[in-house]
Amino acid sequence: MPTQQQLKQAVAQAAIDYIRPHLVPGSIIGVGTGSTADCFIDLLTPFAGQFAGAVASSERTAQRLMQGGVKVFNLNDVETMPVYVDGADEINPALQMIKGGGGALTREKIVASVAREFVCIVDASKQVDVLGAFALPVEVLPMAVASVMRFARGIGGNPAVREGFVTDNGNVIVDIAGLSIADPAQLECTLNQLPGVVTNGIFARHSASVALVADPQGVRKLM
Ligand code: ABF
Repeated sequence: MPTQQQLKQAVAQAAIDYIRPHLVPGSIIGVGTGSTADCFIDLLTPFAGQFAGAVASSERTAQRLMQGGVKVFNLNDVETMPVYVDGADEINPALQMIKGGGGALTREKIVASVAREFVCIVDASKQVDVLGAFALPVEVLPMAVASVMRFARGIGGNPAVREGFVTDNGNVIVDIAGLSIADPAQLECTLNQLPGVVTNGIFARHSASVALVADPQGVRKLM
């Protein structure tokens, strides 16, 4: 039986094969954050120099890319990207996701929004029928934490501040457990309307274009 780490490496390799046509001069790709994304970065860096570079969804990813010799671009200097590759905490059959377990959800959502294609790379443990077993991360301005937590309780959630964690943008993450998210696009919108919410970790209005899912039998492509 392959270990979870071996599954992450297998799906990262499948992602490299999938985006290989974009690793050409002039091309800039978006790169996500997390342990699966790290496996992807490690397989991407040998191609440094063959493509223009990358936009990173976190400081941590930017460091790893630069250490591997990949040029990192500021998103404001990039008009479009063919592809964004990132992991997820949960993904449903409609390829809607919960992301943000690593706390980089806001930058992930921004970078993903600029890419033409979102390639989600996961091992099969991330597949669910209904999103919500993984506590939903919400990035919140510090002064809005209590009001957002009250709202979360009001919709049946059990919110907790992620202790000792500050986002790359200087904000707080509130993780909302206990939700069964029947309509991800609607909850994504509702939470984004709350004053003080920067982003929530539901990626439903912009779901994945394709998911590469690793299990012991191999890597499946879901579209
Ligand atoms: C990021 O990495 C996330 O949005 C998600 O939280 C996480 C998944 O991490 P891992 O690949 O380590 O499970 O993409």
